[in-house]
Amino acid sequence: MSKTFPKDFIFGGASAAYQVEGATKEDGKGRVLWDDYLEKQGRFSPDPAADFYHHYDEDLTLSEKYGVRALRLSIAWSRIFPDGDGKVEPRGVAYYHRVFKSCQEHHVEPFVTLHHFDTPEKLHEEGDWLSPHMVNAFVDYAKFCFKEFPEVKYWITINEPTSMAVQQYTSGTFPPAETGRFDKTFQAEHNEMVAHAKIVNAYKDMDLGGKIGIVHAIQTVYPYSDTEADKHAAALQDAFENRLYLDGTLAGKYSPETLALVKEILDANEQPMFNTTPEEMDELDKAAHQLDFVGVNNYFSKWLRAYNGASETHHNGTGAKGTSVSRLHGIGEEKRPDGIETTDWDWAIYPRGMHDTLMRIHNDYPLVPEIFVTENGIGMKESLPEGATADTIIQDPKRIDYLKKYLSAIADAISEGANVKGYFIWSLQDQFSWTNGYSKRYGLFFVDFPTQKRYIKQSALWFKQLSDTHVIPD
Ligand code: BGP
Repeated sequence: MSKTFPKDFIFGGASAAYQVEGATKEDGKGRVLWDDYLEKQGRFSPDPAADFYHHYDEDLTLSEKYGVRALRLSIAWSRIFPDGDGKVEPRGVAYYHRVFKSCQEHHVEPFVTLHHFDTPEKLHEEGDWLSPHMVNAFVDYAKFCFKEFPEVKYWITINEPTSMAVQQYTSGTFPPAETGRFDKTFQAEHNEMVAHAKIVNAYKDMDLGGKIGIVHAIQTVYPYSDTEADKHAAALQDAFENRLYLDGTLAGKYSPETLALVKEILDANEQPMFNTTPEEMDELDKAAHQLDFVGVNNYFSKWLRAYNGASETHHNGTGAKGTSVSRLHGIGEEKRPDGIETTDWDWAIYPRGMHDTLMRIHNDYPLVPEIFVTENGIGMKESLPEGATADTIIQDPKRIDYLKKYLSAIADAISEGANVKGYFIWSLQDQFSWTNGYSKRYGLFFVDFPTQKRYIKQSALWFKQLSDTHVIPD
């Protein structure tokens, strides 16, 4: 029997400023950590992306037409404060007012993220999330946005604190591209959580009537085998990538077991434990009791086995299937059991992982009132068919198949008690990918980047049916 979703369940699309807006040098926007890094790397440019800066109304018109009732988007901090703090750029403020107005006209609810991987360059140079100035400037920017944009009813403080920190300081795929610095990774994560908590508490004090949450990337971790050594490797990986921040933001304290696992990783790498203060821990506790929702980004799962060698990683940033390597000293080695399907970027397609993650939040973090799946989808190599016209529908059966399986896992979790209130497909339209450029497409709407023309994919028609009926279409 087809699975259904509750009547008030929201079906939306997701995006992030730097990945869709383009126009990175327009209207006084300040530089961000990526600008210099991508220029030096020379592989791809964040311009034009999906040129949402000029095409937002077209994309929101399509959203309305294809049943996308909410849009996850982020404010580019440096469009509003080009230097991170100090002078305000009125053209940036006016742009977001126009976007939110267009959302309203098209009956699309904006879910607005304040930080989605795009730290202003000046603050990045001062140490990014490792710098206390960054934390304070972020809190001020958030308060400015709360006052300036009362039309926004759903706020998200930070997108994926851990992905940011891990990629900046452990795997080296985000600027400043350091590797093996677990100490910096944990400290940056903790600081992000403190910034998040301060903002949640400030928002609640302002009593603006909307909701506020945080978005986490949660990659469900399983042991490769039943051996104690593999189970422990999975526990270490889980503490590293999931458990510390789930504890910090959803329970308001780090459990002794979590801290012991974190310490084990740091000791193995001869690095110091991260610092906390009692005031920060009070802030975390207060925020966890006031949080309105958590956003879950889940695409894939991981299997870990014991590993005692040196850290070694290779990021598959081109879609060359089977090239990913991740072996971390003091944690373990990623190794998929046979028979698990992957994307060209080696992301394991495992809907059960989505179900297990949602149930974990439901069971282990009872303070959480609501869950939204804020990102899920499949990145694929897609191209415009020869002779395409404006009416051409791009066929993407693999995406539809992926969505069916993951949505079915979400429906199962809801029927088992998880309070999931909405689903945002990553992504609304094809957009720029941080480490993969333009070849990894996720959108419901195909973007021909050179002409910026939009084409409809089959999955958009499927999504409309899902959103209209609340039943997963066959
Ligand atoms: C999430 C990020 C998004 C997006 C997505 C897909 O972690 O929040 O910004 O990029 O992953 O990732 P990728 O573009 O690497 O395929």
